[in-house]
Amino acid sequence: MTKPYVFITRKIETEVLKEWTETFEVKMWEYEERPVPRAILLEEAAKADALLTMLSDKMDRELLDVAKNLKVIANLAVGYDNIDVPSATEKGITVCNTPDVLTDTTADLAFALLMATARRIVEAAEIVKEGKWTGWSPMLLAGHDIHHKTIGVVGMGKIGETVAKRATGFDMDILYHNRSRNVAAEERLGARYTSFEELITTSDFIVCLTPLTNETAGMFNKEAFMKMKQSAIFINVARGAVADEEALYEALVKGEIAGAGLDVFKQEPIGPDHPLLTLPNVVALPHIGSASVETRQGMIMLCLDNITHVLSGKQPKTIVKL
Ligand code: 8YV
Repeated sequence: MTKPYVFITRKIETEVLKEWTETFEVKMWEYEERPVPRAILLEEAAKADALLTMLSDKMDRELLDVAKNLKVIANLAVGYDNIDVPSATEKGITVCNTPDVLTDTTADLAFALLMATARRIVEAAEIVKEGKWTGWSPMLLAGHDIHHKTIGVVGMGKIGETVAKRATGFDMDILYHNRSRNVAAEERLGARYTSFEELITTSDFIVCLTPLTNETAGMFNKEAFMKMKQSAIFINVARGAVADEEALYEALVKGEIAGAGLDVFKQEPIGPDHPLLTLPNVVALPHIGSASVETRQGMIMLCLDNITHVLSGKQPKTIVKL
């Protein structure tokens, strides 16, 4: 009997894969940092029973149409905006993601980015490293306080709730906006549900954690940035396209907001010429929200587990439902 064919679109390392090859025929794209070219992805998709994919792999209608044997797509991310889920579902292909295992790690990064932006940590560290620390002055690299300020979480899912939990340790007032009320966050953390308008106008820190959908694309636009406090700091650890980057740049240059901490961009990776990188009040990271050794292993294991389950006719642990 031929073994089911599994294509993994990036080089990943885990002990389990060795055992896996007894049950499955596994092929892996050999580069860790370079995405698999589209033509190869299409070729592999046409043969595969399962795909282990990354956000950079577009699982669109064209690909799903050629993927005649495909039973499962396991995406190494909680987000799945790279996948045409309605088309996959229509074709009977199971789509799996990696929620839960990355919640704490991503919330940690969101808070680290908030702190780094508010307290100008990256700028300060660079000055010391570059030998530009010439002396002390009263306002040298003075940033903004975090404690006792108001944090506004846009997207109060599991990660949002965990960021809010971190915020309680800093005695912050917590506002949130979400498609639906998160009663648990209200009861446990004292978070207060507000309209998007109230959240952006009254928060000191606006943390974007909403998934990218047709409704959320560009929700942080020129108008939204104009409504924020001049002292506001915008943090995005969700998806770049949720914010209008040109409007954000303009708001930062005009001093309509005080700073931005960005882990995500509309088009990733961004090059050194990206306008936002010219601004001292921007802290930019290369999409590392869930990038801890432990969590990445957890995400890989969950993807492999989900593939095993689907290919052996069982229910996967984490399935994306329409
Ligand atoms: C991914 C992410 O791990 O989970 C998500 O949705 O954005 C990250 O945690 C990363 O983008 C790799 O696919």
